[in-house]
Parts: sequence; structure tokens; C-alpha cells
Amino acid sequence: MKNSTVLQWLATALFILSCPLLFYAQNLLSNQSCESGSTPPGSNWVEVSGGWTCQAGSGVFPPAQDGSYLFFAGTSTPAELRQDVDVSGNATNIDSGNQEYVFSSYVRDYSGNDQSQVIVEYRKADGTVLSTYDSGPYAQSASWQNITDTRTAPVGTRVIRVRLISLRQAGSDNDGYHDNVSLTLGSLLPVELTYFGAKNMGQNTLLTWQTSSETNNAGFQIQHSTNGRDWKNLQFIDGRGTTDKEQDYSYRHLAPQAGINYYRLRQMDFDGAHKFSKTISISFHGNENGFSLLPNPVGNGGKLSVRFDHENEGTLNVFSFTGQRVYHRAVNEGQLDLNVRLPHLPQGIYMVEWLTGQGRFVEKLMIE
Ligand SMILES: [Ca+2]
Ligand SMILES: [Ca+2]
Repeated sequence: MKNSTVLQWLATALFILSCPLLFYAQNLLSNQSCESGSTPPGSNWVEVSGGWTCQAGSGVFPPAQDGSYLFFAGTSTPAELRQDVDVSGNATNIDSGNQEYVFSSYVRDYSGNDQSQVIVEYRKADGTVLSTYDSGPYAQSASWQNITDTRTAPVGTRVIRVRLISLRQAGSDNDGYHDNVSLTLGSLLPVELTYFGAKNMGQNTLLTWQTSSETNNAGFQIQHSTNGRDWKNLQFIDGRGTTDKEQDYSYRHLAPQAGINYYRLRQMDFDGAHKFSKTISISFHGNENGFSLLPNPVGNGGKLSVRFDHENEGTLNVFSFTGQRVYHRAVNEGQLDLNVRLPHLPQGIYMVEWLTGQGRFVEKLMIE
């Protein structure tokens, strides 16, 4: 109880702390649609070259893509307008390699001669460019075209610079227009699962998995299924929160079923988001034979558990490699589990035969 209260408190505290990160749709650019009226874009926009203004989309200009105004570069070429977005508030997630950003903007020309170009630079605090998206001079088009780019911010990113460029090709006006420019937080890649595997340990399943990084990871709900459709929770394993170090996890499932066992992880964030791992499967003997042997291999003189998939009357026989019957037992209908104490036998491979009205089934048994 106490632990869960602490966890709950921790989850709440982390949720509150991480709240600013949850407004994914919030545009990080200011005056992103040039709706400030027929003036220079102002705000955080910096004019590098050209004579930029917000122009009403009517008359000599095409309709704005968003609102009433669009970005107009003036007459000179090339013309560039830029805005820097300080993303240091997300340094933890960025430096875990877990933060995506989504860029989107619209470009067009008046009649299809001039060009627009958009460049998005992911920069370190000292100005070093770590990653660049460059739309290239955008096709001469007389209708609004959407340009998008989604990428994970490189570790160390502190500033994202958005550059709007217009290239005049014809006439005296530079008609490479821009409008509705946005930069938003993309999904937080919560946990990078680099490995998830299952090992048959005889009577139980050993599950192991590894993460390369974690962000807000509350933990993993381990789920089990015998048909790949209906899932049962086995155990919740606490995550390590936020880390960029490799983390190893393991869990032992003590009661796998005869036949195929399916496992998956439901990774859960502190904010309630979750994601499923791939599904892995592991087989415990007997699926096709109608019975399973646990453990297999079995120790010399050890106890062997035989599980039948169906209630059948029949006979269980064990044969040595040379065909000599070394064990025999009648099984009554209604028995699904049978404990067999084998006699002391030389180690090696034996054949277990299950004879019923349904047929004859055999399974190899290794005695160690
Ligand atoms: Ca606009
Ligand atoms: Ca022109």
C-alpha cells in the first residue's frame, strides 16, 4: 500500500512537472501566420534579406492559406526571414534522443514562376547546426503546397531555426509566398526497446528485455496469452523513469501452458500513454501431441509432470532408445495432470508414447 501511494504521488508529481511537454499541438513559433496586419512580420521574426511584410490575401495577392495575411518578401531576391525557437526547456527529452518536432508550412507563387524554400536547422547553443531540413527551391506553383518534416531532435539541440526564403524568377515582385508556418512538439518516443526475448527454462519462461533510453517510463505490464488474442496481465515491472542509459529487465513466468505461449509488454508512461511491444512466442512441448512433459530434460530418477490437453483414457509408455519399454502406466479419463516418478535410467534420449482412442502420440524425453 505504502509503495503504491508513493508511486502514485511520484506519478502525479512527474505528471505535473511534465505538463508543459504535453501541449503537443502548441505552435512554438510566434506570428506564424503573419496575421499582425500590413506591417513587417515583427515578433520574433528577423529579416535577413528582402523587405518582408504581411500582406492581405486579396487583390494583387492570392488568398492567404490561413487567416487573412501571408508572408510577402518584397522585390529583392533572394529574400530570407528567420525565427529562432529556444527549445532548451526540453533538453532532458532531447538529450535522451526522445523528442520529435513536427514542422509544417505552406508555400506558393502567384502564377507559377517564383519559388519558395524552407530550411529548418537544429542547432546547439553555440550555433553549430546538428541537423537540417531543406525543402529546396519549391516547385513553381500557383496553389498552396504543404511542406512538412518530422524528425527527432539531435542530442544537444537547444535552438531550432526556421528560415523562410523567397526566390524571384520573374517580374519585379518576389512572389514566393509563405503562410501558416508551424513547429510543434511531436510525440515523445517514450521507450526505446532494443531487445525482447523469451527463453524456455524447462518448466518456466524467462523473459528478458532491454531499453536504450527511457522517458517518463512508469513501467511494463507483462502480458501472456495462449492464443495471441486474449491477454492476461502477469506482473507489472517498474520502469526507470527517464534515462539515456541502457536498462536490463527480466521476469520469470512460472506457469506457462503446454503449447504456444505468447508474451508482450505494455509499456506505460507516467502520463497514462502506453505502447505495446512486439509479440513473442515460445513453445512448451506437447502442442501437437496432446500432451506435454515438464521438465524436459528431466533429472535421472526425477519427477516428471505430464500434462494432457484433453481428458482421455489411455496408456503412457516410456521407451529407451533401443526400443525397450522402461515405464508403463494406465491413465483414467478425467486426469489432466499426471506426476510420474521415473525409475533410475541411464541418461539419454527416451521416447514417451501416449496411446489413446484418438491415436498414438510420441514425444522425445531427455534424461540427464
Ligand atoms: Ca496567414
Ligand atoms: Ca514575380
